[in-house]
Amino acid sequence: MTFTRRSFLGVAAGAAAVAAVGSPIPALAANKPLTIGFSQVGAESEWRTANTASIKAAAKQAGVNLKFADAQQRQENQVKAIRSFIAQRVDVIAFSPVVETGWDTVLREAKAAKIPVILTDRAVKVSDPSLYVSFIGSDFVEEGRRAGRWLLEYDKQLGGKPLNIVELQGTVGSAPATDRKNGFAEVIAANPKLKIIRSQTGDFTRAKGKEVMEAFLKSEGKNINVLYAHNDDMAIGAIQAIEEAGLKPGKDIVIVSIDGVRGAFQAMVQGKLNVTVECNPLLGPTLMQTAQAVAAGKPVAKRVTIEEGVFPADVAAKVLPTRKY
Ligand code: GYE
Repeated sequence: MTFTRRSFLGVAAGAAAVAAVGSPIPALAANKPLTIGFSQVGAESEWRTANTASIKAAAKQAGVNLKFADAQQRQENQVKAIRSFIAQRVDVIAFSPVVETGWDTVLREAKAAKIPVILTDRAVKVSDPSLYVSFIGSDFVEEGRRAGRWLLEYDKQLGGKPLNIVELQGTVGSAPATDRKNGFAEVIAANPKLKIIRSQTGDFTRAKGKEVMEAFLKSEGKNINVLYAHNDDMAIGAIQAIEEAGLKPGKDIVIVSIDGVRGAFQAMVQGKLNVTVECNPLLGPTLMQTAQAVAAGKPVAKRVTIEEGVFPADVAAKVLPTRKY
């Protein structure tokens, strides 16, 4: 299979505030430095590393006292971290929830302690939306749709060939895995020749992406035309598996992934990855601004989304030097 040239859809990456204002929280005493307790998902991907670096740098720049806890991809660790932030009486709690459900109890405890909660990156499903003041993060359904639209267009260029797709899902129960799966499925449903033949989680890591791709190759072999990976790290792991199986990633198997990290751009420059849909991890400055506003008793947007682009392989060499993560 040859790579289809496609124009690049946009680069803009910045935060854009969207509608709906949350309830104001009592103001913090002026001139006392703000303390934020932040519970991070883990260190599972290049995206996450960039996200952590952005939050730490922005806290430093804003003079915020940041208490940072790494949950190693486990919800119980996040619940523990949040309880410890409540016990320490931090001014604001922020976290990137590993999964969507199971947060009601601990968030009610934060609310009872009058500590505002800001969600970053991943969303939660809670019965009471007043359990958090703001959610700052990307539209993952739209990212999945963008990946699907690229593939529809690619298939059009091939003259509408049937394509067998294998899918590497992110962490089970996480917002990006669920949303990216749904957005992609919704779009490719327009073309019945595009079929997902296998779909399994690779937990957003390179190691698992490689392992699961090996299993896909073992059972499906040359039946696989396309890999859709919910993040670049799993795609990069899978590239290794494809090469070890004696096939050419990006050619024998077309690869579509999400994040737009440097490693993906390098893979595209080498012709091993066909496209990456951008997901911007640089949420630190927006988080600090939002936390400061909340602590000052100012109303904040309930939902802050991030503008992102799509980068096909033919723009990779030109764009790579400008990438910030
Ligand atoms: O795409 C993936 C990471 O939640 C958007 O988590 C984030 C995702 C990101 O591990 O690489």
